[in-house]
Amino acid sequence: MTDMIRYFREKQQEQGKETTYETRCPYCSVQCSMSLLEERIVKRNRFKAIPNKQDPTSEGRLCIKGFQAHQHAIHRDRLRYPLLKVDGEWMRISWDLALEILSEKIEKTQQEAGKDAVAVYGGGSLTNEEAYLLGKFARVVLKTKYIDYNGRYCMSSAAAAANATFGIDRGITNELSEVEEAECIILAGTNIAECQPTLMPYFRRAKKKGASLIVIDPRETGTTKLADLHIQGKPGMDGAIAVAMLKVLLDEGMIDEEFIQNRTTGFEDVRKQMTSYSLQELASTAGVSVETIQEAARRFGKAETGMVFTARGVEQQASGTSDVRQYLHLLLATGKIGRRGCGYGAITGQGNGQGGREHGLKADQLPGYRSIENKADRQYVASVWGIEENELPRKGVSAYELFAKVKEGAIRTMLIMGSNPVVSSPNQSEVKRALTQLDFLVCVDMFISETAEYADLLLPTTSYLEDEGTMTNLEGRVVHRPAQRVPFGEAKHDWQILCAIAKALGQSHGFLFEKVEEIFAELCLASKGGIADYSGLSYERIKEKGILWPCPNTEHPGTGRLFEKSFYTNDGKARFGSAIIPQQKEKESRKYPYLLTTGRVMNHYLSGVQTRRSEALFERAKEPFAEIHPETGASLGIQEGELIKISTVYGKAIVKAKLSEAIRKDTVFVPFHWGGAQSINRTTCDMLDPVSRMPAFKRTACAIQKMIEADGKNGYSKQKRTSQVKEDAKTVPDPVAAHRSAENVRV
Ligand SMILES: Nc1nc2c(c(=O)[nH]1)N[C@H]1C(S)=C(S)[C@@H](COP(=O)(O)OP(=O)(O)OC[C@H]3O[C@@H](n4cnc5c(=O)[nH]c(N)nc54)[C@H](O)[C@@H]3O)O[C@H]1N2
Ligand SMILES: Nc1nc2c(c(=O)[nH]1)N[C@H]1C(S)=C(S)[C@@H](COP(=O)(O)OP(=O)(O)OC[C@H]3O[C@@H](n4cnc5c(=O)[nH]c(N)nc54)[C@H](O)[C@@H]3O)O[C@H]1N2
Ligand code: SF4
Ligand SMILES: [Mo]
Repeated sequence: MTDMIRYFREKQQEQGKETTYETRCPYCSVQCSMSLLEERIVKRNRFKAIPNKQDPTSEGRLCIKGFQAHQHAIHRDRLRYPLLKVDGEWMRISWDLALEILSEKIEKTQQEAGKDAVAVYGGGSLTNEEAYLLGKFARVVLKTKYIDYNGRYCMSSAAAAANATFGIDRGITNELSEVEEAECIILAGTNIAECQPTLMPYFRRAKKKGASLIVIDPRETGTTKLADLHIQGKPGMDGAIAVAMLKVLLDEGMIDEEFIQNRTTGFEDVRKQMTSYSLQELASTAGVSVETIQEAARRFGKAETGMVFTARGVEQQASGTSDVRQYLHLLLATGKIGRRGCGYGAITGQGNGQGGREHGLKADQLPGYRSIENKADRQYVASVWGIEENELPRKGVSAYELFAKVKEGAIRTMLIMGSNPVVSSPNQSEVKRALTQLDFLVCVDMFISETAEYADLLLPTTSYLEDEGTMTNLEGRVVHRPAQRVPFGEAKHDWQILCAIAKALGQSHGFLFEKVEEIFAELCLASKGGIADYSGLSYERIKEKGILWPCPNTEHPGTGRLFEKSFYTNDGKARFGSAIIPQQKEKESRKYPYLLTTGRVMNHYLSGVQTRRSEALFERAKEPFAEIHPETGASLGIQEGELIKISTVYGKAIVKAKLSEAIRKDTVFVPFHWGGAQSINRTTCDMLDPVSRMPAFKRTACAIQKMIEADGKNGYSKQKRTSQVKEDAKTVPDPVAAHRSAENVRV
């Protein structure tokens, strides 16, 4: 019997065989759990996702992305073997060789240019165990201070604001089940309907019980449809909106003096600062009416209970940290925190964006949300890691600033694990330039992403169906993700890859894990006594429903609602910050008269590497669009569906016009899930928030033009079109072909 015949015989015998995988959706922060049924059939296996009714967060729901998540995980583009770039071509190599080459490069770089010349860039899709191990690997094995992660682009302003105000950052301060207890809910810069769709029923239930919903967004969205009041301000104006609301609360005596007195500090300065503001001016800079602000403030002020949620619309601004703080002031001033139906939610984005920053992916953090600049924190973590405190590096720089360090020559080798910064970073051309300047780039991914195209070495990782671990969802609930599917080809789990690199560098000590659960046990120990204390958790305890941290001992039930008695600051009081809102430096001008804001659509996830490979999702959204008001379109002679050019001082992108009355006349919205010439991050502003170092993805002054003007004067000239096409060819790789040809070569 030839191998071929045996293969088909075996396949036939397997026909109809069904396997069930218990898993969680790999995408957003809700981390909906499900059973995935796989039925073997000769040509194509059939999959069916069944949501888990017992899931306390998703309550048994899945959105379209969750139902289709397996499609990318079984896609034929999945990387199966390590690939090395030789003269611009990918070549399959063995793991042994890959690890040898990588360790040599790391050693050479560090000998020549010092430990910090090797940098690490992580991602919020990594499990807690992998995020923890990557942080430990950077600090203990590489001994580099340069580590950060894509969560910097995501949650950092909310995290900075919550830490400054409450002394802790746990995403949502309450369990989601409390949402329906709130009488007034502010949703600022969050489009839950498309981004966390399975959470919508929480808000619908609140409304049914009579809650008033205020949504703040420059566009009408699925979320604003639920609103009783939609504040359609200009991008970047949340600080002004929240301060204006606080002014009304103060002027109309709707503040809780007793709460302010007993549980907060710093309000007197805010009270003084408020006297310098005029409501009329604030409203007009924000592009809304005074009446709308008054109504919002009154709805919130008069409600007995209330919650505020913010997401990237507010946070991804050059003033993101200050803007979030202004919203937190509304909660503190009205005493709507630390009790039932009252609280704050920074709606976490990525599957494990929350856990990533709790366990050491951020430049300034050690596990347990400890600070890398605090002596006692350093001593404790060093003792768990079996090193001296002074061996631990200090804090490095933020994700986007890592690329500046490459350009300065300070960083020469980079390891990217779980991110696609070419598509997801602002001012893309700078990032591409930095990547080409590296001596060596290694990417650990499931696919050849737009960033992996720039790599010298690619290491294949496993998907959510194959890789077990824990994730911390948007509630702060630590949940377990089982995984039973056999890895593709020679792909290894991220944690196994880190252990293998440590071994190749001759530094196995502390990286000899057999099972992922052992890493979790070490992480829990490393977090003990920290703010994000996981030390009472174990796989056994969290397997069923997960547990909300802090959970400081094995008897502790976890913490549902935070701040009932005190805050996590030194004196236990919440801190008001300055109510002076920073001036926006990115401004409209004659040349760039509109404001570009960016974000998401339901069918795609982040840089799109995964969802563009899902047939069902890609079919529903093949390319990006620019949402423009019909009057703006008409004034520029732009027709529905035609290609337009969006230009900013940072670059240009070509997208289709989508004329819609849902958006402000001075604003353009483009989703960022695509690479190549349609990638909107070619045009976004790279200004960073001074505190959080978050890029200002949500406000860039731009010009809009028909791609080809009738008179040929202003649009793309023939010669420009040709160069554009050439550039597209460079930026849109053909990963399938590259990978296929590489598979047949073995070294
Ligand atoms: N379908 C889908 N879901 C996702 C993701 C995805 O890529 N696709 N990504 C996940 C991740 S990592 C994240 S971080 C979250 C993001 O979740 P969100 O933050 O909700 O998503 P965005 O679309 O980036 O922005 C939200 C809204 O902010 C509005 N906005 C823009 N500028 C401003 C402004 O200046 N002020 C205010 N108030 N609003 C503004 C936009 O119009 C948009 O409707 O979603 C998660 N879920
Ligand atoms: N203009 C604009 N830009 C933005 C935003 C915006 O609103 N507007 N939002 C920002 C936000 S909030 C975020 S979170 C970032 C995210 O942006 P990215 O960091 O680029 O996120 P992903 O697209 O998830 O990239 C993940 C990469 O890792 C791979 N991957 C997935 N899972 C794993 C895993 O478990 N292990 C490994 N090793 N690899 C894995 C995927 O195949 C993919 O190539 O984008 C930011 N960029
Ligand atoms: S994308 Fe988010 S809401 Fe949708 S199924 Fe996945 S985890 Fe749930
Ligand atoms: Mo994010």
